[in-house]
Amino acid sequence: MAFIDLGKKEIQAKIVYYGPGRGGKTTNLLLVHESMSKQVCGKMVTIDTKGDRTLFFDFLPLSLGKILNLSIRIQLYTVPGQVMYNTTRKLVLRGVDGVVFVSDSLRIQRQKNIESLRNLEENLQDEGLDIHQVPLVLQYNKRDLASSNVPLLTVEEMEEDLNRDLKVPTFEASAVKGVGVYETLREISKLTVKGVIQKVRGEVR
Ligand SMILES: Nc1nc2c(ncn2[C@@H]2O[C@H](COP(=O)(O)OP(=O)(O)OP(=O)(O)O)[C@@H](O)[C@H]2O)c(=O)[nH]1
Ligand SMILES: [Mg+2]
Repeated sequence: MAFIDLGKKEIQAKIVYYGPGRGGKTTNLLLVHESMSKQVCGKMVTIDTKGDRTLFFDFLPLSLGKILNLSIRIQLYTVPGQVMYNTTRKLVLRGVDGVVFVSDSLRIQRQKNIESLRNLEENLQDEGLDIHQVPLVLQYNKRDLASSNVPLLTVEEMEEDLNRDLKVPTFEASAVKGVGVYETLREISKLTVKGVIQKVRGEVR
């Protein structure tokens, strides 16, 4: 999906927010949309939503400045996390250049996080992509609930469940409070743009 348009002097790349239902993917995009300037952030499009459940996808275009004299344009997407929408997830994942896996810190969601990560691996594989090669960061979301009575997973447990094998950058976050959202986005954008440039250089050689 990523490409460099030398006419327009721009790089385009696609980042997908993936993870279990109600983990906070849409909330991440809403926060970015609400708090970034209009110069950086285009219009957020939400296709088919019921309550706060994404049934198709959310889309948010960003312009992140310049590198090597090329404008960086990034498209953020979210998938629907509910298990039954796998066909839609596969569709949204098509042409992906980078992934943010938004996991849910609620202890009752432990298995759902693991299953969703496995589902990501399978769907990437179907796209001919290896989860170990794709630019990927993990977000441990809803850490604000640590101060409530709701049982939460520890960061160490989430690390063990989700990142033991992958060893990718991780971010503790509270998407509703805006904590960790930029840090997550900054890192995945950096890794994704780096990946796109490497890919294009490889093709030119
Ligand atoms: N306490 C807390 N609640 C959160 C946080 N992030 C999201 N939520 C809430 O969790 C619910 C689900 O958030 P969404 O962003 O819609 O989740 P999603 O991952 O897009 O869910 P699907 O579209 O079903 O896949 C909403 O009520 C959010 O307000 C967080 O960091 N802390
Ligand atoms: Mg959603």
